[in-house]
Amino acid sequence: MLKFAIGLGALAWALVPPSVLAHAGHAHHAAEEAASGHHAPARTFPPADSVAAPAGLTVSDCWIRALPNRLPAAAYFRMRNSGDQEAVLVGAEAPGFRKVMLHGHDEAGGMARMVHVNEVKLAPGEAFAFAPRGHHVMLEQAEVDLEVGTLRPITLWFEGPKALTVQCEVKAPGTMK
Ligand SMILES: [Cu+2]
Repeated sequence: MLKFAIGLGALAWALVPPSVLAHAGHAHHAAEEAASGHHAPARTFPPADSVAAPAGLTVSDCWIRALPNRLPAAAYFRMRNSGDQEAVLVGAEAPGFRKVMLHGHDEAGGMARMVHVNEVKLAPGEAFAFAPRGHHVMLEQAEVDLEVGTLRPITLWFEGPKALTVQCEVKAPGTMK
């Protein structure tokens, strides 16, 4: 059984007119923010190595679809909760990117758009995949060039706070899985 929750932030974003959020690859973010005046407050986390990982939570197959010219890139992975407590993913960090957010994907009304996701809840025994045309970690405001074939770390933050850092393979722009 798959279960996840989208916080109120997603609803707020979903109500923004489609013209503002229309999905044009991932290159629309700057214009979108300029148009809406929306600036997500930067979430601050303690040093990742100062907190424990969620017990029983595993993340696998992490990869990043690189785009040229430091355009916003998306990261995908699978996570499974083999522990006995709910795990709640609340954010992510990635060195080299000043803005990192959890995004969902909505195709209501036949138009694909991205929606901000406040959290993803994973009950004991559940698994959830971040995948193309679905949830992704949005990597924005790059300070580095993504090189295909290299590994880059992403730290996933959970309620607690707890954190898990995974290595993600950078793949070419056309990669779909
Ligand atoms: Cu996105």
